[in-house]
Amino acid sequence: MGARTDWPTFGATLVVLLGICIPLLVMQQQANDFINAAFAVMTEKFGILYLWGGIAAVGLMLWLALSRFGHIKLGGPNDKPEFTAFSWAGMLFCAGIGSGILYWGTIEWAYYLQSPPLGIEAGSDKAAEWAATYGMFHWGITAWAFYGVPAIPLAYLYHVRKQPELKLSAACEGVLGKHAHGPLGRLIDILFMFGLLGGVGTSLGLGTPMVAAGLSEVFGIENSFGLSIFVMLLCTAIFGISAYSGLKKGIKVLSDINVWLAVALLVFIVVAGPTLFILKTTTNGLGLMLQNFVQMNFWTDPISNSGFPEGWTIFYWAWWIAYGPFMGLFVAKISRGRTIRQVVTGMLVFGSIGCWAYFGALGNFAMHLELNDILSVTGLLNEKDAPTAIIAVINALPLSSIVLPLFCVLALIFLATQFDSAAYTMAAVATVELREDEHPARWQRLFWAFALAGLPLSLMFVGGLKALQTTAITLALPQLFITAIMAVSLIRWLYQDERNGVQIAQQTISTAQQRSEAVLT
Ligand code: NM2
Repeated sequence: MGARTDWPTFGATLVVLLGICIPLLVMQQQANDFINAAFAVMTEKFGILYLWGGIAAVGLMLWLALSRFGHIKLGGPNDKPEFTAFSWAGMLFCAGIGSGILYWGTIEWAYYLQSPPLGIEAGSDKAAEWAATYGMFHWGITAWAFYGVPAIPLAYLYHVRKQPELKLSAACEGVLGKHAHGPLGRLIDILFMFGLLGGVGTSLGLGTPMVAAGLSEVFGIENSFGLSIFVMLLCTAIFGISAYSGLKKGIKVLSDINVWLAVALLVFIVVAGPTLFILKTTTNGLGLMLQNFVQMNFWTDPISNSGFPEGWTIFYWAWWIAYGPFMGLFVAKISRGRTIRQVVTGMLVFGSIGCWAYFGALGNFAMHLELNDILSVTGLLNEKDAPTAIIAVINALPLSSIVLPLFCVLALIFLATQFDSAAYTMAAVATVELREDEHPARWQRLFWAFALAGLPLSLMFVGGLKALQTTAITLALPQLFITAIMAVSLIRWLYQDERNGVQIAQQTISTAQQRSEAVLT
């Protein structure tokens, strides 16, 4: 132990957090108006930056995988991958994906069916096909590329340049030079905390009411805001107890259960649900997405201004960007011994396939209920809310008396592990120097867990989804620039190290030549 708190970072983050939460709670009406105005400004004025960010991220990933740099091994020549490809992919997926996929996987299509993209008529057959497609796009290749951009520089710095620092500021060194270790570096680390706050806050703010709706259905109690607060406290308590008593195993067991439950749910839906419809609609969606991949990435809807790219694609990109560095730190840690090409393709391919499987199974099962008049999901969504609609979909599965409680357990564990890893990261960033065998102070981890809960609770209380989206988009903006700096740093390092490597190799050859000539004469 003995890890010291970095008070300036800690304090700055706390002040911003309170600066957002208190006005939200005290001046609700004004806060709501402000949020709506901020949403418009952020998405209209800056939205295009996020889109270009996505295009650039995919470009960088392609270049890394296909260029000669793809062969570079993250580690020494004798380093073997620490984990098998299967468990590496599993860890990757579980770290990057949380309760959000249960939420949006089930319900995202319903928004698109009613307000379709690309000028398609609402509620039409085409709208249904695209509804099954767009979710896969928002959780697909571009999205995972956003995770890849910070991951590769961090991993390169850690395993190739052997700089034992898993900090964002350090990964910006290639561009910022020594400033990366001064006040500018500190600012970068603080902004990272804000981004994470926005990203995780969004997940918690969506996931919590969903679990509350589930519990209300299972136990027959009224679904109130109080129940959501209870769920949040429950998650904080679950992981808090384990963090506090150092029960590392506890969280490990929880996440193992999580993986099995998640896979079981998926298989069950495909087998017990309308199997053929699910398979056909997923296949069709995949085709539409691949065929229109370029257009979807570049679509700004400049003439009819439907608001679709702003409300969805840009929101999503911001959400992924906010999680990116956090995920990058984790990927860097688990990827020793793999080449850059393996990490890039692994993330983009396994990550996307995992998400597509969820969207395919959950979403198309739900859409089948809607299209065959078994359950009006859009009706529930419009008249009640998304959590109610999601729980009704799960309840429509066969054996729902067993499946629904398991779904709630799954979502609850997802939430608890998200709290855990985010609180751990926040505590780590707000700690001066953390050596490999050290952990941030426990009080800090608990503190951040509660602090993390505060933001989404206040946001949900005031402005619902829009408030969460605005916060995520706003807090992710600085991260967009930081991620770009990291990418440029990486490119510089790659070329620099290649030149130096060639120089060293040439020097070795010429000294050897000189020696042999000397021997000969
Ligand atoms: N992302 C993948 O709640 C979650 O699933 C966490 C969300 C960034 C959209 C990740």
